[in-house]
Amino acid sequence: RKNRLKTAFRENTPIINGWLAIPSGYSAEIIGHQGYDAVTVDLQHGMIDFASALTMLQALSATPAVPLVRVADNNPAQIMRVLDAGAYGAICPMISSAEQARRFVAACRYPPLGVRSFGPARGLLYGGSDYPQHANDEILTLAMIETREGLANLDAILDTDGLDGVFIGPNDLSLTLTGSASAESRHPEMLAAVNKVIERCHKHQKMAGIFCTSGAAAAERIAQGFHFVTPANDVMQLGRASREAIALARGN
Ligand code: 3PY
Ligand code: MG
Repeated sequence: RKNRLKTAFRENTPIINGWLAIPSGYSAEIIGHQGYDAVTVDLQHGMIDFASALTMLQALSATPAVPLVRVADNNPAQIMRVLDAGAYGAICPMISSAEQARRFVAACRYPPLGVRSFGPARGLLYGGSDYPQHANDEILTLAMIETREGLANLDAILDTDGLDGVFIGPNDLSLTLTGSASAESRHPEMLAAVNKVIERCHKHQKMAGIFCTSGAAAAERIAQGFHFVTPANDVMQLGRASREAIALARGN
């Protein structure tokens, strides 16, 4: 199976990515049917263990959304395991150097390009029987830029063979740059950092992604030049929808 996210990027069509922190196959299935291009299972900050991630990837593969995983860290064993479980792409947090990016991509690629061990399990069920021949081309790899070092080493990170692009973690990036975590920070240093990422990604012809707190914020990021946006996660959306419903019910 072709990875439609790669096609969308080549055609310059923005990718809207859902984000799951709730450990439930049922809520993954609901989110997957809402019209997202991709949905990411968050193993770093989501309340999700491997058994839940497996059921969530199974649920997502019954929807039109491409299943992705944000891994907890740059650990080849976990990266290989979620790919075996049918993730069609991996997002790796805290990539600060070209060497870390190379190690991340190597875990996602079978030899001779990388060091991924063979045992594609659900990869075959989601990707098809020719998965072993095409996985190296189809698996999406996004390195998170969310440290001062990662920002400084951005060009070298973007030069990594096989890396499809970067994804800004705005909370961590603003925390390290400005001293406070904010996904929509207007601090000048943060604005400059975000502009740098967009500019360098366009120069290197790599995907620029970012986490956002709402659909409106995501639309602004697309207008700014981002290709891949996440308009908040399931928890934020559930909370917001509840607050809005309660306020309407109370007549305020
Ligand atoms: C961040 O904002 O730091 C993230 O990792 C987004 O989830
Ligand atoms: Mg982060």
